[in-house]
Amino acid sequence: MYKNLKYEVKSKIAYVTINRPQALNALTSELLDELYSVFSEIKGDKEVSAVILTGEGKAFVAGADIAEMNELNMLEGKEMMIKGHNVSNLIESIEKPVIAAVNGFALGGGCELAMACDIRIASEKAKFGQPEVNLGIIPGFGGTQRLPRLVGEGMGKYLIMTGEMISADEACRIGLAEKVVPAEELIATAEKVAKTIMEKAPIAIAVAKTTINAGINLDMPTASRLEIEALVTPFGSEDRKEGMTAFLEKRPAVFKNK
Ligand code: CO8
Repeated sequence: MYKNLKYEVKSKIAYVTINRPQALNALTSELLDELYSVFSEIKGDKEVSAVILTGEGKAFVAGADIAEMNELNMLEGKEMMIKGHNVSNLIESIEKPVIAAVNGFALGGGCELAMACDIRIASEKAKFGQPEVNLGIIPGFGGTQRLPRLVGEGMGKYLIMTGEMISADEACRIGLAEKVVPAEELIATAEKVAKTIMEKAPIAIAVAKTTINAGINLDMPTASRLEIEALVTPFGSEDRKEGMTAFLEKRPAVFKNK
């Protein structure tokens, strides 16, 4: 059982809710450890096909815990940074869709956590930002790297250097969120997206995710090669036969392992 998380699995969707609303779900070392545990559990759980990550109360996550960070020396700070990176890298390594349902503030480490997810659905109430420069630091859970990759170098630098907090609509406009919906429709929309993905061939989804994640850091010729090699596996699968045969027979495909 987790102290700072709510966790349940319903209809093959894992719901992870960060539950420290008294501190706007700020990430302590303990909370990062719990996130690492829950995502490790999800990674190996065949009964889970998709994940929805959200926050309890008015925040998704308002950053790393400033009170805890304030007490850390340089090496302890580095340990905490590594924990944040480990959680993000673990989320990216899970061969299933991980959807951030951003219900409120996603600041600093919270914005970084959302960026490690595959898709971000934002409530109209959500706010995004990397305010670390206000504290005399820079993003430390992957923000200097993932933000420019998502929104482009200029906008990444703008957000990190100004520390500006932006609305959900603006986040969507720049590619930091994929959809904005009324607060009361947030989880239902995330579920709809999860279910749409779960209808596809699981092997195609897993290979799409890992190929995109690996290729984004490569030069184009190497990335092209990567895609060819990656596609060989789903191309050789029974689900490929089923998908193409179903199309030709004008019927819905029934994929395996769902
Ligand atoms: N850490 C600790 N406590 C927090 C945090 C936080 N990040 N954010 C909010 N809280 C606490 C507040 O202190 C307050 O506690 P209390 O009730 O005991 O006073 C409670 O949550 C409610 O917050 P507010 O009263 O401030 O709520 P408001 O609605 O007035 O304001 C804000 C909401 C605008 C979100 C405001 O709380 C705020 O600015 N929070 C800080 C945001 C921030 O700067 N985040 C970035 C943190 S740095 C970071 O994430 C770096 C990651 C990697 C570095 C790793 C290095 C080790």
